[in-house]
Amino acid sequence: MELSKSRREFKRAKRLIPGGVNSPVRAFGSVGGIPRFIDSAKGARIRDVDGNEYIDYVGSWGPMILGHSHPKVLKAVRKAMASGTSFGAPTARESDLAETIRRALPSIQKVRMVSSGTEATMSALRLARGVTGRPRILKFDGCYHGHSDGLLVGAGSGVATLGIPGSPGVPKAMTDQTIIAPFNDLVATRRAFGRWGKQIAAIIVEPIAGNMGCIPPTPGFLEGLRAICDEFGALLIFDEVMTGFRVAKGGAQRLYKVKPDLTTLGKIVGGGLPAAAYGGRRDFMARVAPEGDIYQAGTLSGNPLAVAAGITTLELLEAPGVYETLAERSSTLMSGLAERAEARGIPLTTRSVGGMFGFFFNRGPVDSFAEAQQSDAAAFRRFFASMLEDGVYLAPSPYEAGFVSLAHKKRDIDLTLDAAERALARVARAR
Ligand code: HOZ
Repeated sequence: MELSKSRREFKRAKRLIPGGVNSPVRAFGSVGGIPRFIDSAKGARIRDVDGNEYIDYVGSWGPMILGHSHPKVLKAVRKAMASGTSFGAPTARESDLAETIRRALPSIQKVRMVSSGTEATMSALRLARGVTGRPRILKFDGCYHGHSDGLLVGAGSGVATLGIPGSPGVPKAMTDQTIIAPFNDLVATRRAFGRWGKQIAAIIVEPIAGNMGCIPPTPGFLEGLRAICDEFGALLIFDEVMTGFRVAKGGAQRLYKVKPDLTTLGKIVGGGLPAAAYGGRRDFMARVAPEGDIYQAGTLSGNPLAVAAGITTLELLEAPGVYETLAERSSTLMSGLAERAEARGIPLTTRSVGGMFGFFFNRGPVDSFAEAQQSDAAAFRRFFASMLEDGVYLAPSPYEAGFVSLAHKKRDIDLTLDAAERALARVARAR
């Protein structure tokens, strides 16, 4: 595979940008090889600067649920752009987007737009602390909620990929306020509340973990969190930056029928442009400035291009059968992979919910970060490298979920499974 241009660009980028990338996992650090520098993308495919084409299961880490360069999204962005790219003043379209979000997620009565998932989660936590007057938060090991200070503890995604416990530069005083419990472990969560209950402002959770691979909640877990929060007067925050509009129109909260107090959204709500949001109960959201006293602001919040892309994407997701199609494609992909691994005696655990999926090179069950870490890292590296060579672009880390889009057709899944057959043969040979 010709990679000279990506290689050259990576070398140049490393001189200019830390690690040559603007977000750590993109550097291919844990899988080795040269990160592909992308030139363009359309539908289910991305093309690198050397002209290699890949079936893409990263989808810009989640937003591209319609596929890349969807003509209607591009048209909406172009139209918005013709009227100006940013005003720093309210627009009618922001209320249109807020209404669309509210219709899909009834737990959100009021919503505030921000520019990234990190901003959404840190703002939701500030709100939870402001509302309850309590300092501590509880998060789950391997869940990732962006890179704000108090959340870089026991974090998934790039932090797990790099195998670091947290980050220098984060004051201990901040992380001391963060309590960690194992994902899917109600006993440990209750124990933490037994000790610090009246100091805990909120539980924040990815209702389906997507930053330690893809790990759905075990039956009763989310309901249990709701009950604990109610008992101790803490807020329940669902971080649906990844799962919102991805696993169902109403997100994981609709799927599992558990109502959080606050929800964070990102990725799909921006339709591939930088936008995110946090929202929830009217009385809580009324505390956000200028209606209330809890401060949060942003120059590009509600940016007209991002809002146009977001509204168009959410409108297109209202078509009947969309989520059934996504679920069918990711489950066909994962069951095909599981069958092929089994035929070769390779231990593999696969998961999929709606349009997201994940796989682990171990027998399972995989319900926690500790179990995800049992996945055979060398097998993943070999599998990843072979798939990439064969034109399939997976997330370059075992600790990230994969995403299918509506542009992935049966033929793409078939081609992917053919490539997986060859990749698994390589994994088997190396064992
Ligand atoms: N933390 C992001 C995925 N969970 C990675 C974002 C990126 O590298 O673009």
